[in-house]
Amino acid sequence: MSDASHKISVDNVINETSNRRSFLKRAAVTAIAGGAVAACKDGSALPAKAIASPATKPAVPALSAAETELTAEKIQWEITPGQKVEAWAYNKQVPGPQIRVREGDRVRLILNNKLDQSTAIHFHGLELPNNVDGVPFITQPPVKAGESYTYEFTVPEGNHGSHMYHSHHNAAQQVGLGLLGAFLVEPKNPSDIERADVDYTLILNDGAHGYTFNGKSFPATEPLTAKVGQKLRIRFMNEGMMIHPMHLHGMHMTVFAKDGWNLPAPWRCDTLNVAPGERWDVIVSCKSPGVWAFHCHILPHAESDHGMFGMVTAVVVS
Ligand SMILES: [Cu+2]
Repeated sequence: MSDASHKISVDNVINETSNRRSFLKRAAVTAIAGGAVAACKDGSALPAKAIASPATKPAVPALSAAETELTAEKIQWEITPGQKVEAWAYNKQVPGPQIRVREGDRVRLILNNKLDQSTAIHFHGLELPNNVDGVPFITQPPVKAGESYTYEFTVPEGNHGSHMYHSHHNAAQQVGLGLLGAFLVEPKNPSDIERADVDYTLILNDGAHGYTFNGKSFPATEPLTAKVGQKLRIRFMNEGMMIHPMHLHGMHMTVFAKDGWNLPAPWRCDTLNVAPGERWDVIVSCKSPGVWAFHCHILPHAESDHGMFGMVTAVVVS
């Protein structure tokens, strides 16, 4: 909930002409907005059915499981202010809508293919029956241009955590161009460590659109905002083809889950390597106020002689 409300303000500000300096202004604005909605603990009021909440356009209404539809089509997508590129997107956004369910939920998802080539959806991290694994020529025929295909399954008990959905057909091109999204499964009995005040999903990608967080390149990336004393949960997901060591300034991260599975013992770091296909869940105890740089530490993914770009954002603690 804090995610969605938060993005309204970010979008408004992103629409203004923006540059690297205005990122900090934007960070300050969203820090206020983030603070205002932070009391709304993410996931506290989940419906029993699947919902698809928009990653970037909160005006899109949430959908119930029975009517969840993903339409793949080509769109124009703004990576950084003024830089528009072709994207292949689900429901006209990159990443596609965030799908949030609870373990045990029944999910029915209709894929409409409006691309000019075939595609399919794989649910990455979910331990599903073979026939809904979404791999053309292995578990299903390709979904051809103009066709639709329905996936229906029950989310297994115990399979909660941070998962993904993405194309598994011509994937280097299709996922690189944006056919991807987060598939979050809420546990029925959350452990203490995962009860966070603020909950962010950060999808890394490095395909045709360059180095991006949630489909945007710095300075268009969204700052993560929290108040002093809050627990910030970050769900890292790598949909790209390279490793990205994510480094947070000023505060450490406590890593508590890998690929959705809670670790036997959480551990601390300030740089977390996120390899292709991996998901890592961390908690940041926001003790120090400030605008803390948060970036990939493979430096050519984050800085050039023209300044910062790509995989750079900030954690803003106010
Ligand atoms: Cu990187």
